[in-house]
Amino acid sequence: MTEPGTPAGAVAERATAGFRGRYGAEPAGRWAAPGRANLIGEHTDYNDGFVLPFALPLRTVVAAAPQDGERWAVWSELADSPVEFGAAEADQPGGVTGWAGYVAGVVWALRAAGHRVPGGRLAIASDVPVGSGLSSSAAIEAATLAALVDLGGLDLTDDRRPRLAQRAENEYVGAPTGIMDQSAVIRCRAGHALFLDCRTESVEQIPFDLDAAGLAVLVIDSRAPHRHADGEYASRRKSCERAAELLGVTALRDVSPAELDAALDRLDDEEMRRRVRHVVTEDQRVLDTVALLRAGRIRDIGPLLTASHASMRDDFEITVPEIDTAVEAALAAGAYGARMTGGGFGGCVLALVDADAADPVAAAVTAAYAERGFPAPAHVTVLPTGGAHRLP
Ligand code: GAF
Repeated sequence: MTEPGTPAGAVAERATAGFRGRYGAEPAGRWAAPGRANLIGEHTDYNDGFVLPFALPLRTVVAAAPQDGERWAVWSELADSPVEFGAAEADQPGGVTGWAGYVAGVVWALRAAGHRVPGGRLAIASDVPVGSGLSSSAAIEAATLAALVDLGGLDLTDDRRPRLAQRAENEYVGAPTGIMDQSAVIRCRAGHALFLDCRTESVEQIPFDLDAAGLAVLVIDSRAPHRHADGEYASRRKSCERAAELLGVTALRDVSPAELDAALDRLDDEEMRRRVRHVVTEDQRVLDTVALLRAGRIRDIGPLLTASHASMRDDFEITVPEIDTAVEAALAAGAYGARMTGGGFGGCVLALVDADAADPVAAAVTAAYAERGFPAPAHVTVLPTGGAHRLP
C-alpha cells in the first residue's frame, strides 16, 4: 500500500492502457469500485446483525466495451494470462476459477436473475491489495457489475446490486460470505460510514468526517499469511447458525444483550458460548458506535473499537499474533482505539488516530514487528470515500 491512497486517476489510466494494449481499441467506459474497511461489526452480517463499514480510497477500475455474442474476455494487470469464457462456463457455478471467477460470477448472477447481459471485453487494474481483508473480490464484483449494467442498459438499482454480487461470491465462487462487503463497496458515501442492517438491508449514512475532526484512520496491513481462513470462516458461520437453532431464534441478531446470560446458560458447549457472546456484544457495539457518531463524538468510539478487538481475539478467536501486536502497539502509541478489520486470520488492523499522529503510530507498529521478528507491515492513512460508480 502507498501513502495516502492512490488517486483514482492513476489506476484508471492503467485499466485504460491495459484495455488498449490487450484489445487494440478504446474502452466504452470505465467503472471504479473501492475496497472497504469495516469500522466495527465483525462476523455479524451473516447473523442478520449490524455492520458499519466505509469505502477506502483504494480502487479497482474496470475498463470495458461490449462485444457481439455471449462471450466475455477479461484481462487483469495482476494476472499472468487473460481469461475468456462463454455462456456455458458462465452458467455453470465454478465454471471459471481464480480471479476471473468473480467476473464470471457476476455474469452468472445477472443471467440467473433474468437480465440480458451483453458480451464484453474487460480490463482490470487495482490498488486494493489482494488477500489483505479489504474486499478486493467485492471491488471486482461491484466494478464489473456497474460496467455490465451500464453497457447492457440493465434495470438494476444500487440497493439491489449487493445481493446479486453476494450471490456471485456465494454460489458461483463458493465462498459463504455475508452481505457486508458488497454493500459497502456499492452503497458507501464519501465522508460517511454505512450503517447497514443486514436483515432488512436498510442503510443509513452516518457522518464520519475524520478530516473535520483532525482525525484519520490508519490501516495497517499485517502481511500475516492467511492461515486456513476459508475453513475457519465457514466453521464460525456454522457454529453461529447451530447456536441460533439451539436457542430457537432465526439468527443470533434475535438475542438481545439483556437475554445473553440466559441464552448462554442454555448452551452446553463452551466454545459455542464464546462465539455467541461475540456476536451479541458486537451488534451492541455497532449500535453504540452509531449513537456516538450521530452525536459527533468520533474520538469516543475508540474504546468500542478496542473492545471489539478483544472480543474477536478472546471469544471469536479469529486474530493472529501479528494482528494483536499491531493493535497493542498502536494503542500504546496513543491511538484512540484499534481493531482488526475484516474476516480475520491475518489481514488489516485499523487504528483511530489524530491526523498528525498517524506516522508515529505507524512507526511504533513497525518497531514492534521488528522486535517480534515479523516481516515489516504496510500502512496507509485513509478517509472515507464513495462506492462504485462510472468514471467521467
Ligand atoms: C468477510 C466476509 F466477506 C463478510 O461477509 C463478513 O462476514 C466479514 O468477513 C466479517 O465481518 O469480509
